[in-house]
Amino acid sequence: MKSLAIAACFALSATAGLAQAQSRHTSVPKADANATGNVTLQEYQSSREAFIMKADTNHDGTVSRAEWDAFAKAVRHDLDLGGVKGAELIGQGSWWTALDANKDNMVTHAEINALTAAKFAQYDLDKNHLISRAEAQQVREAAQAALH
Ligand SMILES: [Ca+2]
Ligand SMILES: [Ca+2]
Ligand SMILES: [Ca+2]
Repeated sequence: MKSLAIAACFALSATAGLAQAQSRHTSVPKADANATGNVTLQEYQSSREAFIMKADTNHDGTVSRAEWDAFAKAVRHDLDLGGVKGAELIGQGSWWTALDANKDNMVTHAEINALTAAKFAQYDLDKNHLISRAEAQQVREAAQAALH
């Protein structure tokens, strides 16, 4: 029992930075780097790419399926510990399928940019090329509804 608790402590400290990255990059308003209340395409894309590229542990500029699986598992672990509902869904197959558009089992910068551009367009409900707090709120509510 004690060794289990110690193992959990190590897991927590090893991935604490990841948990912070997760909370910083998964909610749309936090991508608002200059705090104007609106998120530009560039802010959105660079924040998402920075988050996804944390999975590139061998720093070759692409994320392999093995790298992604290890990263997603660590993120899920953190979210589980934080009691976040739906944490088990983070990074599962559909995320990978969406990212790896050409199905070569590698995710490149170009693939991330293509996906984030599509997502941005989807979230920008009034098509003014900015994601406002109200739009971000609707996206969050839709994402939460999808988890139930
Ligand atoms: Ca890599
Ligand atoms: Ca690919
Ligand atoms: Ca908008």
